[in-house]
Amino acid sequence: MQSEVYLGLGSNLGDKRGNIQWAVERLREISTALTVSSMYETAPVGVTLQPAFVNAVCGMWTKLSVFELLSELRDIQREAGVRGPVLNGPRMLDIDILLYGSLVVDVPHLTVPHPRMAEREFVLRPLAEIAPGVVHPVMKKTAAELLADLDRNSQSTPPCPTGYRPSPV
Ligand code: PH2
Ligand code: MG
Repeated sequence: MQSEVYLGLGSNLGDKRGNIQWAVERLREISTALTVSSMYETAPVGVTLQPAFVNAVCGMWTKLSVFELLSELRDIQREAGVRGPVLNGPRMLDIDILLYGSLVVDVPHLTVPHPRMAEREFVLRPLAEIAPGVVHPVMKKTAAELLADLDRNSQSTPPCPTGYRPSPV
């Protein structure tokens, strides 16, 4: 049996696009079919004082179980090289399991669907590019709907607190 899997890829050290491209070639070895989104240059989210990222999303069919897949992804990330000392800080390559079919898993070291995917434009935009109709099994919304929700919410957020006026210097 095979599963349809979506992975989020990111790099913000070294040859960022080259690192993603290299990862995609490695992922071909563990998949029977693979689609990759465009690469997006994105501002860092969370720890903001770090280099910009290149992000992409890869959709693939694989015979691996979710735990076998996690183990392969760890090997690929380790091979790609250094991960800095800061949690969520700069790295050559980060690969996250976003969706594994309609599977829902929550155990130490593995939560699927990825717990922050619905808030992250750098995930949803490339995901909606290659799979607008794929459904988040917990939120019961498609990637396109989640992206539209995010776009709506960010538009309704005022750029500065209500009533704020720059004071004269
Ligand atoms: N990954 C993080 C934290 N912040 N920001 C962007 N733009 N792209 C990422 O891939 C990213 C991030 C933790 O994995
Ligand atoms: Mg990540």
